[in-house]
Amino acid sequence: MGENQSKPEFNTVLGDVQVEIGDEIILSCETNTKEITVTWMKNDHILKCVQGKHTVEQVDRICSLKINDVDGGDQGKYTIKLKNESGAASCSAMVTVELNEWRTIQWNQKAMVTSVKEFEIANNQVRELRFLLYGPVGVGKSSTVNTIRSIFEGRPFVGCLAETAAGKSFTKTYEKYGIANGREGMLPLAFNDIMGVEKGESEGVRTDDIINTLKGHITEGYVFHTEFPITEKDPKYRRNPSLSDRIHCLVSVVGADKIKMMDQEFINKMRKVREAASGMGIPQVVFMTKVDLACPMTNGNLKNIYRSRKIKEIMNTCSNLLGVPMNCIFPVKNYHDETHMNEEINCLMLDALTQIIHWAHDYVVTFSTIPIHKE
Ligand SMILES: Nc1nc2c(ncn2[C@@H]2O[C@H](COP(=O)(O)OP(=O)(O)OP(=O)(O)O)[C@@H](O)[C@H]2O)c(=O)[nH]1
Ligand SMILES: [Mg+2]
Repeated sequence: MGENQSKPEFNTVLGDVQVEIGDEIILSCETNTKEITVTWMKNDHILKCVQGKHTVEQVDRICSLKINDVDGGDQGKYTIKLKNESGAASCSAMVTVELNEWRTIQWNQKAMVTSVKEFEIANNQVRELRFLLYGPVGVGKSSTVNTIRSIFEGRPFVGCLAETAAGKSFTKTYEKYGIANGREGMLPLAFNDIMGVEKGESEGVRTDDIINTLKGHITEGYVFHTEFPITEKDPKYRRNPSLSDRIHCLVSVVGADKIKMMDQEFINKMRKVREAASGMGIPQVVFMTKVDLACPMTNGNLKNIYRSRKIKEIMNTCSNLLGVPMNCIFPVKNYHDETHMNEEINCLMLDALTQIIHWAHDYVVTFSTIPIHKE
């Protein structure tokens, strides 16, 4: 049989391709004989085919390699090697993945840290800007506070308990967390971490309690009950909240890895809270955590986050589901298994923090001149 085999040659060779993230590529060539063994290589190593991503085919004398859902990691030199008893041949092509950045951020934390440290509220009646972190159980609300505290403490911080196995909400008490400004006292920022929103009205924090929180009626230390809301008789109920007691920005927290699985009942609950906040003029944003679990390209290098088509798609889904514009959605990664500080994690969070500080401050400035409506 070997005597009848022709030495492998290429009738057509592989061509270089330039693609965008998320595209599909087909590299193909025609050989002079089908009596060959084909090996595909990437950057001079045998290509490790991934199920659902790579498809290698040989139909008659046409050999092809299909790559689905291209990401930055697929860039490189691809080589096809043909071999039979009469000889061998190979040809290569370059795959270039264009990484268009669709949102730009600063990957140097210094200026952002300084501007947050120097920030002052233009109303001496309001000591701190208050942010309410609200969202599903185990989504990373407490971890978000820890990440922000870590940035200003200069070391991974674990003071605000973060649960490892997400089931029922771990945070049940209404707590306020301040942010230390290194050794120079506290920043004028406070984060209220609230029990997770669960699916049914009788699970997790109640919608009416969240609305009471926004209005400033609930004081720290209140333990949320799933069966009934706070009453005016409760010692933790504040009757006449001032502008300072109110929430100045609502931060809905969702997990990038679970957005597509969010239950409708659950989405309705979140929308209801957002509508109430809108009615009060409170700015609202979404922090989309766990980007590392949702996008391998971002997990590999956080700086790719705003080049990732996958992250953009998830943000779009989130925008449609919750009715929040894209420019109010911030994908972030929290410290969770890191033991050292990481400037990229910090920059992503600082970019979001800087924006919400501005918006919360705008709210305070606006309502400093408009008397608060008493119910
Ligand atoms: N990979 C990854 N894990 C995260 C991230 N943020 C939080 N986690 C993990 O998710 C789990 C839940 O985080 P928490 O911060 O406790 O979530 P929570 O929203 O406060 O939860 P409840 O208070 O129970 O409603 C913990 O194991 C965290 O380490 C992230 O950005 N990436
Ligand atoms: Mg928590």
